[in-house]
Amino acid sequence: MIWTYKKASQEPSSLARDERIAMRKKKKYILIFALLIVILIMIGYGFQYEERVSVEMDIPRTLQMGTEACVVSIEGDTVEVYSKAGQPVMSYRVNHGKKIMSSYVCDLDHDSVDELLLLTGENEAIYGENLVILSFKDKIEEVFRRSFTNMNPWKVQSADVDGDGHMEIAVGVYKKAKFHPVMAKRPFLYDFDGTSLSPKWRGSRLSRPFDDYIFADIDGNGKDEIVAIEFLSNGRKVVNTYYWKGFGFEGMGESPEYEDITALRKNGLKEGRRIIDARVKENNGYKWVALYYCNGKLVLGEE
Ligand SMILES: [Ca+2]
Ligand SMILES: [Ca+2]
Repeated sequence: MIWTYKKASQEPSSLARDERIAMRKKKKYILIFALLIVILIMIGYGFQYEERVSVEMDIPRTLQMGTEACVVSIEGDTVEVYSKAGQPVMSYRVNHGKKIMSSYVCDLDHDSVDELLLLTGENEAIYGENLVILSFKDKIEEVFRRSFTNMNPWKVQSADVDGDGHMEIAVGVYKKAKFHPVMAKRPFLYDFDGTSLSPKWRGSRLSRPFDDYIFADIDGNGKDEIVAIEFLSNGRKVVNTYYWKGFGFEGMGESPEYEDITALRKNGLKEGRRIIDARVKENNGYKWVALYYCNGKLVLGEE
């Protein structure tokens, strides 16, 4: 009887202990599995974040100074110019306690020495304050400065949209417009005569809200077009293009749509037309695709 009692009392408790151990093991596995999922998500996000950051950091750039090609490097509020061999040539600090938010190399006055267009701002700010132009003729020298503070500028570029041989200065701003009174990114365009800036086009918007834009001669007619990353109403994105028709821009064709498009850059020429590289997201990964203007749209070009 004693044996039976012991057996009867031990059997369920041993079973319960086994169950508890099994349950603990199960919990452990679930926890490890959940942790793995979290780690995988974090790694995935980290890679995507890396991609975006690396794409945006498209510096240093080449600066042509007559026959000599130098490399421009921008760090905080300082512009450093190096020879191709890596020797420091000159350096310029734009303004104490400020940072350079956007920059563009261009020979504005066609003297074979490039100028550097800069958008400067406060360290923690999203938008810039001043448009600054640096000349590199004999030394680095600030030749122009204008405040854009009330316009929330975020990008500076230059382009010849009308093909007259003079480069226009393009400033991407974030503001309300008279006929479109909501905060939005807008592509403003200015004429620059070497000393002063005058508005050429301060259009209220493109066809759709846009994220980023560049200029390139995509049809080979000697005039630069706007190439913009636009948001579609379905949440996807598209690359759209516009030509200058005098007093404004007119749409001329767009790319296939993608889940995401994070960056644009100019590639080489194909039959005189500039190929556009777009960083697009398809399925799970980001990749660069080459887009080529053909028959009224941007098509996938051959590599
Ligand atoms: Ca022009
Ligand atoms: Ca063109």
